[in-house]
Amino acid sequence: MKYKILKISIVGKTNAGKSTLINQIVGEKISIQNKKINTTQELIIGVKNIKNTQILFYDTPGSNFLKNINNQSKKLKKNLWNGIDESDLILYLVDSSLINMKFLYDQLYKIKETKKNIIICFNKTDLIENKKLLPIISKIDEDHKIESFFTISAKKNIGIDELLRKLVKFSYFSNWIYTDEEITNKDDKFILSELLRETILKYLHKEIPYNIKIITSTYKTLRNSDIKIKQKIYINEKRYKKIILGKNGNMIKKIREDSQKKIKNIFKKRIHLYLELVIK
Ligand SMILES: Nc1nc2c(ncn2[C@@H]2O[C@H](COP(=O)(O)OP(=O)(O)OP(=O)(O)O)[C@@H](O)[C@H]2O)c(=O)[nH]1
Ligand SMILES: [Mg+2]
Repeated sequence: MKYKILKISIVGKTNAGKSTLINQIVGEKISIQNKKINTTQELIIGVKNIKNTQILFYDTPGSNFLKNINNQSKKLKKNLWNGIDESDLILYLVDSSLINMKFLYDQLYKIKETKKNIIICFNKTDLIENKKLLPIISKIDEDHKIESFFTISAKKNIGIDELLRKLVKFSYFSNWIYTDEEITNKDDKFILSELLRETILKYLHKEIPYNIKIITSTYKTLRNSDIKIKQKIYINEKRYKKIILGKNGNMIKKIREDSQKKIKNIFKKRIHLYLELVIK
């Protein structure tokens, strides 16, 4: 059997649902998702094999093209463009419930400079009436050279099979990059650190999750097949300590319990999670 591959970057405004879509396609949670902005910071690759074709999906940080350049947004921007550069095709994801044509057109002009094929995917169609999108689609089709349009719901798994059937058609002959068991470029320790960051994002004001670094220092399967995990939360300011610990340690307790439950659901094993707060 001849092997084929295809590399696709999933690009779109922060919160469009890029990570949700990748998780849905890969069938496992490899990229964290959240209501708050700029959840994804690193370039995460999700791998989906369909018969002889391997598709690599690049989950990129939200493409607001980051007007305020601070250190963090520089990193996000670099990871975004690396993803776009490496890909054969751009899948541009739009939150259908929040369409801003001016913003969308600015983004399309920018990514069209890459001369790559663009597919536009309207996500979150569970929140709107599909027919509202029709005039928008024909307008974009008139003004831009777009390969094709799809309407999907990443969360509710609607329209994704159809999308995949189309994507496979762009694949080309090449050896696979990942083995047929690998689903991401990130290891378990990275995913565990990200899961904790997701939980912290859920409970705490957005300033904090962006100012912490999480290292999973221990990840060990015990003899009874339980998993022991130790994670260090590095903070750069003392005042964050009080906020993360919460009154009588209630916040960190909630974070630990929630994260432990999440890990258990993913790894299907009993988890012993230990968290340590470190001020750098
Ligand atoms: N109703 C609905 N919500 C969705 C859908 N897809 C994603 N969401 C929600 O939208 C929010 C953002 O999803 P993410 O996957 O984190 O978005 P993202 O594009 O990766 O965001 P960044 O990483 O910040 O760029 C989450 O709360 C998701 O649950 C969908 O199809 N329908
Ligand atoms: Mg994301």
